[in-house]
Amino acid sequence: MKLLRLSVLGLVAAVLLITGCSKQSASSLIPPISRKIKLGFLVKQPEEPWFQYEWKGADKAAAQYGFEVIKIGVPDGEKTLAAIDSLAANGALGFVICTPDIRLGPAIYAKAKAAGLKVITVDDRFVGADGKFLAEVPYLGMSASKIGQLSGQTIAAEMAKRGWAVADTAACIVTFEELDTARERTDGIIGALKAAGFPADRIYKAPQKTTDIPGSFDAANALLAQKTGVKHWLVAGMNDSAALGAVRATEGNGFKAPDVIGVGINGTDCLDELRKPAPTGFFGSIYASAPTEGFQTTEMLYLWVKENKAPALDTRVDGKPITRANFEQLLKSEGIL
Ligand code: FCA
Repeated sequence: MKLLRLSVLGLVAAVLLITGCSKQSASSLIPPISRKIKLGFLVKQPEEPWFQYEWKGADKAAAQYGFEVIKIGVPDGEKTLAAIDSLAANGALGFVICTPDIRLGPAIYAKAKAAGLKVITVDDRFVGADGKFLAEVPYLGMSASKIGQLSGQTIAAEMAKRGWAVADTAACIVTFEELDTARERTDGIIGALKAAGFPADRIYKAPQKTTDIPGSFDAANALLAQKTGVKHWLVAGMNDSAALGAVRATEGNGFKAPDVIGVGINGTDCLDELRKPAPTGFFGSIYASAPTEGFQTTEMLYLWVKENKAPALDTRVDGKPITRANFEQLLKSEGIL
């Protein structure tokens, strides 16, 4: 009886399968090929929230226009070149990139051209063997000098508010001068401090070897060990990680939060810091919109690929100061929180 029931069930299933199949056309048996345009988004430091927010912006553009974004972390040259091969093999038509090394620009550009892929650079601009920017590759990034100046002005204003004597105060500026956008920002910071009357000989550069918190921590630590007799430190760098590492170094060297004014840039990588219940030496940041950068670069690339609309060659994004007092509100209005 049981056997009979099973075989009847089997028969019904077979009939359903056959009739179901007969309704399908031959072409639908071939796995569907995505007709969506595919675009890559390659970033040098995928662990940094800044770049994760750029990817979010790219996803938003993809949903709006109906293309697909292939996101790849490219921490070194080898991974970058392999990523371009993989994009080409996947049928992508172009990519946005924040390169791990600006001097790789010509090699990346040549490889992309050979594979028929269009390229837009974001944040870090390609540099040729002659040290000049590859001006023919479209670029979107921060208004680096302006944003740096805003950081320096924010620090100078807070120092005035705290009434610190210049003779008791020094500035630790974490630098990464081999990267143009970083150098323009730190030059902007130093320029604004000087313009506010802070003496040039009390501004010290601390060159970081790597652009992460340990890199800036080490750089600032080495400087703090050399400079004795300083009561208050002004701390800044090219991004939040640079300022955070240096603030950690001041703490390690015995400076209390009220004796440190640290200001970052990005505004995306300092949220946990600004949320700490007790204020630290990290006073605030200059927020620039990573989601907007991600959205705009992929939008430009899509229109270039789809409609042959050539993108602007140089687009700049401005920044706004944030502190513990206003960051939640500003970042909510930006859709980050
Ligand atoms: C560089 C920095 C990032 C971010 C970006 C705009 O790539 O490494 O943190 O500041 O510029």
